[in-house]
Amino acid sequence: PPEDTVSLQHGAHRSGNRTDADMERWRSHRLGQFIHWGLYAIPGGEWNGKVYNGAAEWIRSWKEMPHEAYDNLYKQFNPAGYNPQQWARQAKDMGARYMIITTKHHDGFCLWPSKYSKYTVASTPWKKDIIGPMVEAYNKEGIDVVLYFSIIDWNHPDWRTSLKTKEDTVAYGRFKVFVKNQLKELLTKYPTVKGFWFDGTWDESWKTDGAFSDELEQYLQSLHPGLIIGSRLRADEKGARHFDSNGRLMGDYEQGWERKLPEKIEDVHHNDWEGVMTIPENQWGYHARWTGHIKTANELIEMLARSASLGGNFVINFGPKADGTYRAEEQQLAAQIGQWMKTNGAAIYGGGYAGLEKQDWGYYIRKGNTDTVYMVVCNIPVSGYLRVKIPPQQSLQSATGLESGQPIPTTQTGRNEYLLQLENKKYDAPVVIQLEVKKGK
Ligand code: FHN
Repeated sequence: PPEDTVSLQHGAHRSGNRTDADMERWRSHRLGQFIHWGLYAIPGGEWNGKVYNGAAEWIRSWKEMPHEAYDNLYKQFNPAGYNPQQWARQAKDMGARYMIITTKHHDGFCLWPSKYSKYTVASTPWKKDIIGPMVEAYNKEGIDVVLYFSIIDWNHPDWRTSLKTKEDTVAYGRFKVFVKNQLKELLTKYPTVKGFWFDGTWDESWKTDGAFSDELEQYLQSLHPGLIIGSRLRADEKGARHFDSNGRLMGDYEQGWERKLPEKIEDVHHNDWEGVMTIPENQWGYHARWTGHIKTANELIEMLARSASLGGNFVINFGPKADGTYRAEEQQLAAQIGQWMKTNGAAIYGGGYAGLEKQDWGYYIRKGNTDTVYMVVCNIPVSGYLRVKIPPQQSLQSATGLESGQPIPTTQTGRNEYLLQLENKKYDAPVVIQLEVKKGK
């Protein structure tokens, strides 16, 4: 750990990862599902015959769409096809062990009937709570729920990006009370949730009050022991985010990985972390016209393997349509990933950094603290040979195909170096090999 050079009251309060049961559980999940759902799904990236090229959930900030038009969309929110049991089953079939739902995105619209706001599902033709039935359905499938909550709130009259006048400071003071009330309300209404996923915390107004976010975090965790909160919530009293001014991680895990992933273990300093990923390049909410590169199941599986190999969780985002159903592309990807996870999930769940020298064929993932190490082979060499290097004082005991259960022909080619020979056939998804690597000869 770095030496503390700055004296801080609102910096990190812990060194190293949390070791309690709730955090162990979160850490073992490895695969999660993110859902961005809200009023933005109604225009779906289009307004007045024009296509918005930004992220669909940001359409309110587009000059082509009048605020008034956006702010009245709630009158059309009536998702007849919303079936939380089906959503939960789809996530379960994909292999997700936790999910994150946007209770309130930047537009300020609440998917639960908050008593602190009129801009909620209760004012829509749908009228009913969306979050409660979702939490229940996912929990029934054994999937943990985390609540996304945006600090940016375009709908709230007291929300500010910066505090220029005394009035601003007074208004923002009221806004902070509102935020605290809503968060307490969410924890009270949905007591089984495992964490909060904060977003929109980059404005001056928020960053310059490190004491408030620090106290808020402690307050929420005192209401709900074990609650998991990532590094996006807080800033220290000098305005440093994620890592305090001494370079120590604030919050329970590093939450800065979005649409990109770390490459090596040094990038994450052995901290807990999570990467959130969109299927197209940058669309979170539903956009009717996906453009550019759309990730395939194999790409997402590779990212998942990379994340697990570096001790992190990987979360794939879905943006359901306004009627509560999923676009065909998302359904298909979920099913394809799920098919792979059924056979190969053992290599992912509870997996972490293996401490072996990375090779070009893919990723090593160690099962907990055991001698079992999985190789997730994403780049299959034309030669069919996979190099494995084991540190001195350790030995390779066996190599077995995870799906086939068959031993993989292995030749020792040097001191602690081996070549594994893959069966010569066409592979249409990453292949997993299970190694037993013993400490001591
Ligand atoms: O602005 C948001 C964006 O719409 C989306 O919610 C992502 C998800 O991580 N967070 C913000 C950008 O960092």
